[in-house]
Amino acid sequence: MITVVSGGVGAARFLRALMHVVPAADIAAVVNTGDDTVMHGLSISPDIDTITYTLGGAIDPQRGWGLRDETWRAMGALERFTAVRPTGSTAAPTWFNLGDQDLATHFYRTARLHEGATLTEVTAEICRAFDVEIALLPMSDDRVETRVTLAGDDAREISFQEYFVQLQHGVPISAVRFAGAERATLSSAAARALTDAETVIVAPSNPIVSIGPLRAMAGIDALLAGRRDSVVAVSPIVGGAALKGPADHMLTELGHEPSVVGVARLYAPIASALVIDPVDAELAYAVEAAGMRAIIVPSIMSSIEISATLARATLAASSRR
Ligand code: FO1
Repeated sequence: MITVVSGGVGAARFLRALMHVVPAADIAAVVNTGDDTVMHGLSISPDIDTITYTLGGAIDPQRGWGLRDETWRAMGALERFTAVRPTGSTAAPTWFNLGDQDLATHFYRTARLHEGATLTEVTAEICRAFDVEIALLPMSDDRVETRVTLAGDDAREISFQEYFVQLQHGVPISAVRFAGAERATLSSAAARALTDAETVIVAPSNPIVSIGPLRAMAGIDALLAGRRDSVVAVSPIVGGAALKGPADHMLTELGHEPSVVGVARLYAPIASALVIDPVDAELAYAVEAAGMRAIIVPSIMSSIEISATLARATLAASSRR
């Protein structure tokens, strides 16, 4: 089995490529739940949704999140309440966009959680409904919540989705923490996937807010460090910029180098090799000085051929194979 430690969009694309190289039945993804949120009383798991929709062939390719051919009538209808909402009420927020079809996923997840199902169980059911063939495993059935502290005069702590969607990750931050991580444990399926896999791949996801929540749980770094030779990471930073999202400026704001070298310093304790794009080839020596083998392969997944080559090279970089 190959286990991919996953965030959202980058991980989803990497998993889709890996499925061209390895049978789906041999792939597991341990997915970040730090982005999870509750909106209108609905339980939303953005990274799980993004991977489900991508592998189910239902993702909106432009946005990279949500369903294609989506309509937004429910969101439009919420606007009616903006004028009557009392001051201080957060009812009917319209800054977080839930498409009409997407809502059905959140209705189902929320109802099943209320019936007592675990997030792991509900995710497996939703995956079956979307014909997703790999094992998609929430990192934990316990709540771990990514919280972001803004930098400067407005130094409040907000939820990840307030930072990412409402503020469009356009404001500087001074800290990130993972509330609940100290008490949370891996789901048993995720623990098996990380322990038993022949190779663990850290997907090209944001090292701080996508991979950070998993690493914040007790024992995870030790588990990965214990099998470091068979853990390979793919850099989400290419030429000093994030493939998608705010990873580059988050790294800078939190005191890390926004480069493959900064990524290598973060991952060296848990992974033995880092896949970097040829554009960063001149930094390979610095990646190795940070303690990781540098594997140079085109990493911008602009075609299925390039993506499959990336997946194949990443697998080959694990010394257990
Ligand atoms: N991302 C946005 O940029 N804007 C949205 O309004 C938005 C809504 C949304 C609804 C459901 C869902 O599963 C994901 C959604 N996302 C949205 C994506 C998501 O919040 C982020 O991409 C991730 O949390 C970052 O990995």
